[in-house]
Amino acid sequence: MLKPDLTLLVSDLHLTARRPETLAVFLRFLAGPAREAGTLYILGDLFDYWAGDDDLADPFNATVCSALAEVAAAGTQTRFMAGNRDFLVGGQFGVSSRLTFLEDPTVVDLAGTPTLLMHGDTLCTDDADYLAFRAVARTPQWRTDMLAKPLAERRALLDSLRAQSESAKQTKGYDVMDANAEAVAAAFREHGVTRIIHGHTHRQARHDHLVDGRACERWVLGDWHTTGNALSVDASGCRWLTLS
Ligand SMILES: [Mn+2]
Repeated sequence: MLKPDLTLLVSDLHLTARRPETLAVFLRFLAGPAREAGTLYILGDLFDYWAGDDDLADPFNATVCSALAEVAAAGTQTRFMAGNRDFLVGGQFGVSSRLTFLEDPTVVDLAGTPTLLMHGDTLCTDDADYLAFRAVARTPQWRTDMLAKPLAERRALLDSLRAQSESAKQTKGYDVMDANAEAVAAAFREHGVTRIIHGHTHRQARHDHLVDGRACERWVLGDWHTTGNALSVDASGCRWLTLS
């Protein structure tokens, strides 16, 4: 039974054919709880990486997209914000999965509360190496050059970037990869909100912040492995769902 005022948010599923158990959790989520929500937001890193929309024929990708399209067909509004792993998505992906794309960041009204939605990587301002890469990789030229390469080459390149980022995580230090307190305060200020929901750091938590005397809350979505997690928001507030 669809509840129009119920919103579910997820991020950082990092779906890949190498982890069929995570896909299974996601497919159960899409067949069940997701269909009760008026709106489902996916805040980035749905895929471990996305090599380009010509990879839609891949059976794994096709399974994900058609399961998403079925949720939209059943009446749930489905929205997608790209993360740092899947920012090469394009219009064909949107059409085949029936997802509406959102800019990062976007303010939406969730049960009466203006809420800033972000992937979260732009809050990690202590990670200078990553932000330097992001600045280059989000230019139209980088995208054009990347998508001009053969699919197999893109897959190999993105897989090696993924491996580099995994190994850099081992040496970067815990705090460097977390959201920076000043960047968080600036986001609350700039957008005039008292609630932010984001992912990216994989550190599922609710944080309370005091910004210029205003009580603010920040909900960080967790990543998915053998179980998943979603934030459920309605007029009564926010609560975590564990998905198995
Ligand atoms: Mn991310």
